[in-house]
Amino acid sequence: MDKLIITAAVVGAELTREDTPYLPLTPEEIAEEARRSCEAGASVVHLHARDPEGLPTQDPKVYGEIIERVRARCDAVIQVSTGGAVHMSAEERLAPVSLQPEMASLTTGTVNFGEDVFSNPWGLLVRFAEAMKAQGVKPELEIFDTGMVANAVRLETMGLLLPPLHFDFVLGVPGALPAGVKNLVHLVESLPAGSTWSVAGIGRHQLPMAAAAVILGGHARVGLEDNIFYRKGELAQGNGPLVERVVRVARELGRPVATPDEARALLGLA
Ligand code: KMH
Ligand code: ZN
Repeated sequence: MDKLIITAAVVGAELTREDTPYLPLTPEEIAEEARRSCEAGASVVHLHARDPEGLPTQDPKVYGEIIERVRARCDAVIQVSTGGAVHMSAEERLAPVSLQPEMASLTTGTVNFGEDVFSNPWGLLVRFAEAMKAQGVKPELEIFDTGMVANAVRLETMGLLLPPLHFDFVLGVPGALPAGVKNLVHLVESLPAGSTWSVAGIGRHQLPMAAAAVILGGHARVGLEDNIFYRKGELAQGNGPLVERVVRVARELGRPVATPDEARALLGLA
């Protein structure tokens, strides 16, 4: 089995300090959380940006400030979000790809996202995939529902996505595919040969899905973006403890954890 790549999704676009006081908001705070996550064993950081009021922004200037601070602290693979926040335009969402990070997320379909609709029509997928290919940015294909895998394969058939593809199954979002081992295995079995995959369980599903990934030979995404609780009724005191716990689970199950450079090799990054 490949070594385990742990991705830390440290802030996301939706949470506020009312949800948890441990949420990083400024570039400095986000970079510090990325450092703690890398120290704990994460080899990829999935980044969102916030404006001075703490609201989500896709401003490349803010992402640039965050990335500069993260790079000064750890060698993790930097992955920016093109999901941004549901109310944002395609233009806004795509903007941080211009910074040519190693990776960027690309959600390959529209899905109900709680009370909202996370809109990713076909034209947006083509535009985003073209832009990432042109900028040499490797997409992480965010899969919230099974049809999104087929959309990704169609983009690859068109030459807009280059194999091997890397997928992240986001399971347990209210309105999208429920988390569970059966759904996870179904998604894994639907992937093109040679693909790599990670799973991001939402809320209470984060730990069990990460443990399933450890056993199945996939990779795991943890962090405050997807889950603010360490256990029922107890807030996680930042991203570090969530990463440390998956490292312990992997160790107990005999699955070594990848370094950032080992993650780069596994993901086909230069
Ligand atoms: N914030 C969600 C609407 C991604 O980063 O690409 C989309 C999201 C996925 O967070
Ligand atoms: Zn995200």
